[in-house]
Amino acid sequence: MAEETLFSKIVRREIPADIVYQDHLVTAFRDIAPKAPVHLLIVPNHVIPTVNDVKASDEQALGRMFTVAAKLAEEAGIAKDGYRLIVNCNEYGGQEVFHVHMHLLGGEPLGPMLS
Ligand code: IU
Repeated sequence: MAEETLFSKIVRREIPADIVYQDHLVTAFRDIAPKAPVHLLIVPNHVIPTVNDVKASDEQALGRMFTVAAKLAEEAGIAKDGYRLIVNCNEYGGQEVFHVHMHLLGGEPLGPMLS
């Protein structure tokens, strides 16, 4: 079995988090230290440590992360103005939790990412 992570404990509701969406593939919850008015994390329910570890068998869950991101952005009222999706990988990418996760950030102008 894949290594246990903080996020897999959130998925199993063993530690508290503000879960906004969950199905059999993915879970979404509010980031504990939001960097924008809307800051959600969307994770596969099973542990994939980094993007480097992604396998073809993960594609269903990874694809679902995008459809859930679009749904949650619409529900949060930020779809039309726009938002940013980020997936960090390893040290240089700034990854801190080694369970693949997509940041959904919005609710204010975020500006150009690389400036
Ligand atoms: P990163 O891409 O691995 O750097 O992002 C990890 C995120 O997980 C970061 O934005 C944290 O604020 C967030 N987070 C959380 O929401 N709940 C937690 O208990 C912990 C981290 I630890």
